[in-house]
Amino acid sequence: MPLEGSARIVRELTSRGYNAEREAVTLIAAADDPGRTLDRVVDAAPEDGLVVTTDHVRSVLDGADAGAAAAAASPAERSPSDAPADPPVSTGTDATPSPENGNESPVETRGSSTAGAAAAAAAGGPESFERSGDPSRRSLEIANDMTGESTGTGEYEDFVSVFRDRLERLGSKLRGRVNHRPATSIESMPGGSEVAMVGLVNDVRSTASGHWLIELEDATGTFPWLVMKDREYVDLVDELLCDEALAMEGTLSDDSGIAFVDSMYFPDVPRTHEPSTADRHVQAALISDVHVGSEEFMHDAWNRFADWLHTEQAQHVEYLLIAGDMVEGVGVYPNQDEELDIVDIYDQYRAFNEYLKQVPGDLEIVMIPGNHDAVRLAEPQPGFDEELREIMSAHDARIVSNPSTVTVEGVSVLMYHGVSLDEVIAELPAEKASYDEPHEAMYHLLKKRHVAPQFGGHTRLAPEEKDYLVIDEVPDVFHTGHVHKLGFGKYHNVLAINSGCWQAQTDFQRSVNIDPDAGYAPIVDLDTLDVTVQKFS
Ligand code: D5M
Ligand code: FE
Ligand code: ZN
Repeated sequence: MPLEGSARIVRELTSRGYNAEREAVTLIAAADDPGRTLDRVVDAAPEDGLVVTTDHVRSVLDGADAGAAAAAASPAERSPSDAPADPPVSTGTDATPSPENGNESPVETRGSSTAGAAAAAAAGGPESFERSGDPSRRSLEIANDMTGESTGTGEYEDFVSVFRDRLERLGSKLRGRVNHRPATSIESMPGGSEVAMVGLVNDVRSTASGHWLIELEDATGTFPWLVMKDREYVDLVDELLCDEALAMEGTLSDDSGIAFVDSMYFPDVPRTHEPSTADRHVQAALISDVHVGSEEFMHDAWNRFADWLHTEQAQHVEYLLIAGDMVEGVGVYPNQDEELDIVDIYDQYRAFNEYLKQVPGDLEIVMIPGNHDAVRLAEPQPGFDEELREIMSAHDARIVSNPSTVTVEGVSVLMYHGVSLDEVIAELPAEKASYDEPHEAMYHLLKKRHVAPQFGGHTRLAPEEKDYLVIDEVPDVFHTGHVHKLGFGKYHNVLAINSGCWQAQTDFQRSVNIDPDAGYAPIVDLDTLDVTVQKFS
């Protein structure tokens, strides 16, 4: 029976008439064979007992095969059930820094769980308590996951089809608003006509007299639109990115060679958007950029976070969404190897999995990859391959593509790692998008209804038949990471959250003055979309 999922373990125990302590579930989920362990735990449970405790599970695990497994496994591969009973105080990365051999870098295993219980007690709660939530009320659906759907071969035709799809789908949000014509038929209309067009931005340049020329492209060709420097729309020109979809309305010049812009429309989120909310008090922790394997990975902060999740204060946190950069990766940036704590990419994921095990077993986890992860760099990025899924199997996490939309108890969360934010911040004026207010940069992606409009700069695009990067449905929450800054706010009622990181400042970041927000976990109330931030650094 594939029983590695904690939710499944909880359900299975419930169906056999048992409740379980959260740590007990974590321990079962982390066992080599969770199905068999669960059977043995139930067999060994006292007849009159209703709650499977951590002690029950430990006594089962300490029995038969634990010794052999512990002897065989390297520290990084060791599961909490194999760990010695006394909590390791140091996470080992401090104690034994060993860049040559990632396996030498033990990670904290059961110690933190024990510490978690202690933290629970310190927080005034019982040593172990039951999550108030009823697992049967949970729901989690994924949409727009392109894992396994990639059709692109990188040929020219693929680029044509992905842009055609973008224009088609974003254009449909604009066509109802203007009386549009194809580019080629605008040219043949009489001078002075009122005209409109829907297209992708092909080029933006200033003219010698300080006006702006915007070339729009549709399936028939391109047409130039002029924004005069004294028009109110001139302020919007500095927000434009190449390849985004726009509608223009204006007046044709006498020779019909150019149109003067009167109005400009973005696909945008309707101001009337009403987000959905959960119908009970339940929370999701939104994080990203863990960067396990980097010398700067903040294991102490992570341990505190994992401990906190075991406390009563976190009892409503039933979902954990991770928006990419699980590990530091190798060869991502020049000279990155000088700051690696674990040099082997698979060892990095093994270590990440150990850190994941510290999180309570009954949380539902969703993960997408980022630019440091071992999947293709070009977006959309498919979810991790089988080998990596196997390594990261501790929690039966849902592993999906970057981007993907996950709907949690009715609340849709668009998860995107966020590489295009670098582009938005570089191209837009500082007052519209900056590293200090990353959520404001996110607003522009919502306005453009595309997570990575501009192709060719920081953001690499893998041409597919369909443009998976279009924001077709308005999400209730937009969750990104990548820029390592924490920021959140609402844009037309959509909650935008950029979730910080778990990596202290790197040499590169120091050189360019990026001061990361490391060790924070924004927690979203799914019933109200309110945000609270927990600090662990
Ligand atoms: O990137 C974290 C942030 O730092 C993101 O804004 C890019 C930037 N960054 C980090 N390292 C580099 C290098 N070497 N070159 C350019 N930009 C960089 P992340 O990819 O999540 O580590
Ligand atoms: Fe990152
Ligand atoms: Zn990143």
